[in-house]
Amino acid sequence: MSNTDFTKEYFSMKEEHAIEYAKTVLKFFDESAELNCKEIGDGNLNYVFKVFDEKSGKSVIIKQAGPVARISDEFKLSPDRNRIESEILKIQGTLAPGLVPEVYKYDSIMNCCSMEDLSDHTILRTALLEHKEFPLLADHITTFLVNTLLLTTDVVMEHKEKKELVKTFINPELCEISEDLVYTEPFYDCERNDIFEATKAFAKELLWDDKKFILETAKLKFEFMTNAQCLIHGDLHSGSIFVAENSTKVIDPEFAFYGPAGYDIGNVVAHCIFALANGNATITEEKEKKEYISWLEETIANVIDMFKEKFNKVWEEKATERVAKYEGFKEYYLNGVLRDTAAVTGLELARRIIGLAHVKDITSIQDETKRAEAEKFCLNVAKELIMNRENMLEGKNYLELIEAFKK
Ligand code: SR1
Ligand code: MG
Repeated sequence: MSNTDFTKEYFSMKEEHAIEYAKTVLKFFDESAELNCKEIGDGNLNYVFKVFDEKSGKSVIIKQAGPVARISDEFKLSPDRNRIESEILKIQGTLAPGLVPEVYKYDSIMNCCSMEDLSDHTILRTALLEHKEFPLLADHITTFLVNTLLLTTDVVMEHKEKKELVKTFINPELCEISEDLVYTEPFYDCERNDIFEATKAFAKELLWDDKKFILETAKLKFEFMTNAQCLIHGDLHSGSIFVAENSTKVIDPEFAFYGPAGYDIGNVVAHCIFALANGNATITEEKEKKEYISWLEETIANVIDMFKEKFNKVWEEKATERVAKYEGFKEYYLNGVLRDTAAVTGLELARRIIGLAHVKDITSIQDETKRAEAEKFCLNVAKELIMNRENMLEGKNYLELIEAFKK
């Protein structure tokens, strides 16, 4: 091993370093442990090591942030994202107990954090690609959303305390990634876009050539950059959610900052729609397809409707701001969150089809005609959601849209 001093300066860890780190810095295992390590990261930015003891079955995760993104050196990123991730996980663990992994240690020299291993769970996207159902998902994720979002707004928090959190979670480089990849590049013929040949002409006609539509994306970009509403996860797609039969855990909040609540809710909905597009394109057995799509539709509608129900309840119990209690304000505020949710669902659907970062739900569709159909479906739904965002106030509105474009 070339370098094992973890106390002086940062270096990029290999599996053997992670073992050494777990032993000597975390002191996580017994002396007699027989340690092994696997790098299991499949995200775009970081390296994730699972260190485990073959004998006792005990294990720990060490996640390290490098100075550039794993996906491409083009993205130079502050490793401060690792601090942000560990700090927000602790806050979210308090606000939404049981719905995030436990963080053991943040190390500002090695830019890594160590946390609970969730190997008894599966990444939601992986499970959805196998067309598995999770009846408790909507309930769990809406509890997470309402608690982490509403409880960090000015409606509930003392305003100076909230502003301290705004400072703590200032995240310029990761926000820039979203500003570029979600709000800008997908809406013109940008070089960095990665678009399926069969979809390009359709995207041009449907989106790029429509000036009214393009103007809406500009308004939404400024909403994202300027609305410091609450402490959002910032990247809540189905690769950031772990599931087991009776458990849901949200991971990877390194894109966190004070932004619009709808950004998180919209991400959850968009990735359920990707799963639906996948199921529709790839399940051949009719009964199985119907059942799976019904569960996804129910989940999409429930995410919106359960969010509203829990939001109203928590607002009544926890709002402290005097003017927030004026008649009609809660409805005004919630409608704004739902409007942003619809818009972000649309933006996310569009950017994962047109932009640089794709989703397996779509790219794994082998039949090219079916893939093109799935992509067009996502883009059609995306445009409607963005243009008609003021009217997307209930779960059933999403189902009507899905129905209108589903083949
Ligand atoms: C350069 S990072 C590309 C994407 O991966 C992350 O998970 C975010 O979604 C980001 O937009
Ligand atoms: Mg991530």
